[in-house]
Amino acid sequence: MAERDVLLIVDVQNDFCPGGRLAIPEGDAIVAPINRIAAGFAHVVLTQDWHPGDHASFASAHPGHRPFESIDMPYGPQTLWPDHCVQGTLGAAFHPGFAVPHAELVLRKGFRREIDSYSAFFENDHRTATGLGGYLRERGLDRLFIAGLATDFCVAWSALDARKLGFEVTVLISACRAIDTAGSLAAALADMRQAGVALVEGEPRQASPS
Ligand code: VGL
Ligand code: ZN
Repeated sequence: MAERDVLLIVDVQNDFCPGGRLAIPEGDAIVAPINRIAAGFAHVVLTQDWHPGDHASFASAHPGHRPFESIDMPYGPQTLWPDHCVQGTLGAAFHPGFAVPHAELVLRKGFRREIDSYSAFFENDHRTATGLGGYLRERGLDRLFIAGLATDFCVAWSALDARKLGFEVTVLISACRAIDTAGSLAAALADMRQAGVALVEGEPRQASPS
């Protein structure tokens, strides 16, 4: 992989895997492929969904509402989720089989109680920056490859924001799994194609880290 390439691995956390609080079907099936893919990249960034226990994206914070319903928040519509990835819990920890020791940055997101953050670049108001755009730009990493969970939320929103910021973006679609609620997967795939995100099956050609 070239010096300008970076692999962004999104939310490979226990709560998104079978047995977790917001379990994604086959969420754990991507762990081994991602470990393999990451070995071919010199530069790897991880994200970690990291919510306070009373986070506003949790249905439990909205009496009378249930998980997977959508409500209107000041910044727009927000899907409500089961409590998940609470800061410091085992559910928020990376999957135990996830092994990418050379990752250079772990970016936590979703830590503000009042606002969710699917994207690794901007919170769900599309304005509050996480700092990742500046980090990548300052390091000259402008070719982004993305894998992880979930295809239709944190992966797609990260890919779309990265395109808006001018990065070249490839989503390694076989190394992602989707939640797929209310047509979210089909919509996310269409939006990514429309935005010029390359959706690639299989694993990128292996190269020794530069
Ligand atoms: C995610 C829903 C809520 C994700 C995170 O990682 O895609 N989805 N929090
Ligand atoms: Zn979350």
